[in-house]
Amino acid sequence: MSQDHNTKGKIVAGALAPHPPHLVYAQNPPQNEPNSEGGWDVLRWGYERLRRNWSKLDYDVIVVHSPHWKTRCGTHFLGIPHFASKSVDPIFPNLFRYTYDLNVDVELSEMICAEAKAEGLETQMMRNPDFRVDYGTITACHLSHPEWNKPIVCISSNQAYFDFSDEVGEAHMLALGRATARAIEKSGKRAVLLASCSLSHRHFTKEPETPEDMKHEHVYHNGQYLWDMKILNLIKEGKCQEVLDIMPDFIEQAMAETKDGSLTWLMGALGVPDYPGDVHGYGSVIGTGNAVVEWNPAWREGGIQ
Ligand code: 2X7
Ligand code: FE2
Repeated sequence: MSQDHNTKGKIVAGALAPHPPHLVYAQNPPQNEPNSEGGWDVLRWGYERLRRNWSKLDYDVIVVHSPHWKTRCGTHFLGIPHFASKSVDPIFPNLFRYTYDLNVDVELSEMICAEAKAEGLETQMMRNPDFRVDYGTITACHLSHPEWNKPIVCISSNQAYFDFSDEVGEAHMLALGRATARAIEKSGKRAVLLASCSLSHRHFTKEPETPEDMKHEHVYHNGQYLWDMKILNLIKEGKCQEVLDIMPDFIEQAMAETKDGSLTWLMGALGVPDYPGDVHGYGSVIGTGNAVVEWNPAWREGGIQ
């Protein structure tokens, strides 16, 4: 570990890391019970590129924000050093029954929690040892770093977008992003960040008999696809402030999963990138739009490397 409380910590990279359980199912890792014949390859190649890049980075911890850990009151953080259990996807138990065993960086979790409180957010540490970690966290972490040899920090999605408005939700997530960046800096640790979410999110309601039969997989609606391309092209041009400006429209018109705040949190933590993000792959899963995108603050100077 390169952590040193006397040196400033830093975010070494961040990624939009979609979590359809299909992508893990298609990979056939030993942790997952069901077996598949593959499928969704282009998206999985996107993750392969991300893993290749991140294997060259030196980092201590993975910080992930997940839409599938929904907390009614405020933002919660895993607050116990070790969790091991089986995660079964509530909608796709046929695809995802995954045995996990993971470590949490409780020290950094508590620091982010404290900084978020200082931003005026409602926060809580989650100390229930029997808590089952959500599949959005497990899937994004598995696909980005299947070795599971780094501790994680796991952040829940609060319900501000749903209880108040998309604009209030966005303000909360930018504050949470700032808090995350400050805490990482103070910790002396080097972190990578995962925004575990899809883009457009309308999906089919019937599953084919063979889920990985790719003749059934396609975008749900061209309007959804066009929205995803609008967002991804802005990201490629380094215009994340413009992405944030249109985020409420994107959420409403594409039913985007960004309504749970993961992507805005990531952009907030990265200081709203004004340099290009690298889109490693795009593909649909049961019709939803998904992209693997990487940002590395070092690219601010020399561009994507
Ligand atoms: O959670 C998801 C998702 N966001 C998109 C597609 C398929 C399944 O699960
Ligand atoms: Fe999801």
